[in-house]
Amino acid sequence: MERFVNRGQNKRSCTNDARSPQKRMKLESDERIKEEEEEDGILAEFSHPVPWQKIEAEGLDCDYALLFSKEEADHLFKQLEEEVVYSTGEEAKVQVFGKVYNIPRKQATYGDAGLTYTYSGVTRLASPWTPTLEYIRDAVTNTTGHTFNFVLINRYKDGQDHMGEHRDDERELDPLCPIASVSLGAARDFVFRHRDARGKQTRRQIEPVKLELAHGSMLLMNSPTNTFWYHSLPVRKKITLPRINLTFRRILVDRKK
Ligand SMILES: O=C(O)CCC(=O)C(=O)O
Repeated sequence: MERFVNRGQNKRSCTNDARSPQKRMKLESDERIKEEEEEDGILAEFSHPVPWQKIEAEGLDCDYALLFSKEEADHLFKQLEEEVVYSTGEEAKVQVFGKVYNIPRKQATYGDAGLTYTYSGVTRLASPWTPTLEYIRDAVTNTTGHTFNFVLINRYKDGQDHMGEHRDDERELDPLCPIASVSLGAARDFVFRHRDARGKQTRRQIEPVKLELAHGSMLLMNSPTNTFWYHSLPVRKKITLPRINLTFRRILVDRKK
């Protein structure tokens, strides 16, 4: 049986306990926290106390929460539809094993000035943050205590649009910073598959981990998840509504030099 986790299940692990990102951060050295407090007042601004659900398997460590209410998520979706400019032409293609493909969804990249991110054989330049992206980024930071300098946006027009199995394991990503994935719009299944359990001749029997990413939700993929597990957003033909996904990342500027 595959593991399936959704918001309504596993309520016992849905607590604001010491394993939540906020608390985990507080458990770190007092000195570091004091410094951070002085630097930017992030702790003072922990304005989004959300109940977290822990999702764990061998080498997989994720936290899932509803970050925005339905009304707020509806509003943010609408704003993003007006603000985000998606790539077209050559920029809307990726390279996999040397072959060039049109991506089965729309993509855009935003972030700090001059930042680039290279994945699937293409390098993308960050466009300047829009007001709505800044608002969502800051909500994620206030909730998790992590800062982000880049966001990859994927827009799925309906359930035909999808994303194939991959890992977000590029060297230029800060391994100490989780990838924070915010979902707005149609709820979609999201599947993790262990690297030793892929393909026809699997080396081990490890069940996939399936989640449903709800409107207004946030999934934190903590290290070492992206080392051991691939993830994908499969086709779901019955889904007729669009979805926008934002993955906030921290790119290591030093690695680029
Ligand atoms: O749309 C999603 O939830 C998947 C996004 C994703 O896998 C990625 O940005 O790497």
